[in-house]
Amino acid sequence: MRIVPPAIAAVLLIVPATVQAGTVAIRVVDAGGQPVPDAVVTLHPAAGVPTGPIRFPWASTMVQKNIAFNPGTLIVPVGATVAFPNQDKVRHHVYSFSKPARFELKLFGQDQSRSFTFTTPGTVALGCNIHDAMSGFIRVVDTPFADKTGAEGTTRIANVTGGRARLTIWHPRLKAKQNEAVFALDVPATGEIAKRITVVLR
Ligand SMILES: [Cu+2]
Repeated sequence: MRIVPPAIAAVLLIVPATVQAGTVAIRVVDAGGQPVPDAVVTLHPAAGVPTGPIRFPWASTMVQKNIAFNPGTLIVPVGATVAFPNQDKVRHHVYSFSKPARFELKLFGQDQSRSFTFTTPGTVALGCNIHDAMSGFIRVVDTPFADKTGAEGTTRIANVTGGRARLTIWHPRLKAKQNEAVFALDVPATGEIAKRITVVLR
C-alpha cells in the first residue's frame, strides 16, 4: 500500500473542486490609439457558460434624465425586466424598432416608470418619440462574462471559464456588421490574460 506523505495530502485537500477560471483584461482603443469607453465586452467560453441565473452588480434600469437615456448603454441578462423611470419634468415616449425587442412605452411623465422584459439576446436601440436626439442602447446578453469599458477603455472580467472563448466587442459606432467585432481568445486556467483590441469607429 502506498502512503501519501502528509504534506501532499494537505495540498490535495485544499485544491477546490471548481472549474478552473482566469481573468480577462481588455483594453479597447480606436484607430488613433485613443481609449474607447462604453464598449460592451462579452465572453462565451467554448465549454459553455455556467448554469444558473446571470446577475450583474448594476441595476437593470434605464433612467430618462436631462432629456437623455442614462446609462447610454445598459447591459442586462436575457430575461431581465428593465425599468424605465422618467426623472424629467417632461413626458417621454420610449420605443425600439430593433429585432430582439420591438416595443413602445407610451407617453409617461415625471416620476412615472414603465418596464419591459427582454427575452432575446442582442442589441436594442432606444429612441423617444418626443425627443429625436435621445438615443440609448440595451445590450441583452446570454453570458455572465460581460462588462462595459470605462473611461480608459478598459475592463477586467474575472472567474472566466478556462479554455477557448469567443470575445465580442460591441459599440454603437463600431464599423462592422451589427457593430460587433469578434475574436478567439484562450482564457488561462489561472491568472490573467491581457488583450488590447483596436476597433474602427464611424
Ligand atoms: Cu423624450
